[in-house]
Amino acid sequence: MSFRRERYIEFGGPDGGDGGNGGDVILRVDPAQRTLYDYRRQKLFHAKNGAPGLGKQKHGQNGNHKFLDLPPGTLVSDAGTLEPIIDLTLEHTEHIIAKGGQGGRGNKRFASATNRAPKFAQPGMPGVEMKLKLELKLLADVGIVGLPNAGKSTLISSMSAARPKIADYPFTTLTPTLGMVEPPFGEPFAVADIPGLIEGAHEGIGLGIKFLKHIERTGILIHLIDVGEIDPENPLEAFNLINKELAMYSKKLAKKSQIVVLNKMDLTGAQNRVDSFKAAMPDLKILTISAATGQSVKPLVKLLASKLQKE
Ligand SMILES: Nc1nc2c(ncn2[C@@H]2O[C@H](COP(=O)(O)OP(=O)(O)OP(=O)(O)O)[C@@H](O)[C@H]2O)c(=O)[nH]1
Ligand SMILES: [Mg+2]
Repeated sequence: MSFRRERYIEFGGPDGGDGGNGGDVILRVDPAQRTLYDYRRQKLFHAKNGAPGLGKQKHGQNGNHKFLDLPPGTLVSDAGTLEPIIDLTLEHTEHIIAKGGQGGRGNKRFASATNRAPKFAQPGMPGVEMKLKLELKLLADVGIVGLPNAGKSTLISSMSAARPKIADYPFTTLTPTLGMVEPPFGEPFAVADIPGLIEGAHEGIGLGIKFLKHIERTGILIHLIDVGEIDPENPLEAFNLINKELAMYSKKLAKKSQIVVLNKMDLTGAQNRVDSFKAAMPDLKILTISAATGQSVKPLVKLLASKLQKE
């Protein structure tokens, strides 16, 4: 609250300016951050208060925002209810999580015909306060997709130290497994094995849909096809079915770069199926492996490492 006070002006009117707004607390997705380590040490963050309004209708300064830099893959939830609030995936995006309070209003604003000299001003509003839980989800660099029983879990266990359950029936894998692969050159990378996809997966048939969003974030897909067993008869059918499901789920998945890998080369009849697949898809680059015996798994790891390096 302030009144104009000047020599020769007998009744200076109200001239209190508005207060500044409080700063916001803003979450910023920064790919240079790899861990949440900093948030173990410091746990309380606040943006600056707005400055009070002044006489002569001077507006108080707005408080500075507080930016919290978080690695991509951070899931932010309410620490009390554990309800997820935001999943920080897109690099360099900013999200206001706690809005600063609005500045108060100076008495100048309240002048009216009936009250020319209001002796009150409106105080500022408090800012939003909240307690957050931050979790960093490991983002896989490579996702393995394929029909149930294609050998996805066998492949991840032959590339990494991960030991998922492997069995001779579909839907052995119920939740994704992550394995760290250490290639002979370049950075270690994470591979995710997800439950097998089946026809209608994009509509929620089977287990796959829950996990398609995980692989949406991976850099590269290994499209794994069984050429050893007879189900389905034709590996081309398997290939088309999976691609159709990926495309129906999202454009992003459809466009993701794929390495097509034909598995179970150690079984009889595999080479014949490879030949017919190649004849049908002459322009497609493929790799043939045996995840079970480890045959040609090393070249696959090298190919992944060099593709990831180029990304
Ligand atoms: N002979 C042979 N068998 C394999 C090979 N790779 C996997 N298998 C077998 O195929 C079956 C299925 O393997 P998994 O690794 O469990 O297959 P998956 O794709 O993870 O299956 P789901 O988790 O059910 O989708 C198991 O009996 C494996 O031992 C291979 O290269 N050669
Ligand atoms: Mg599996």
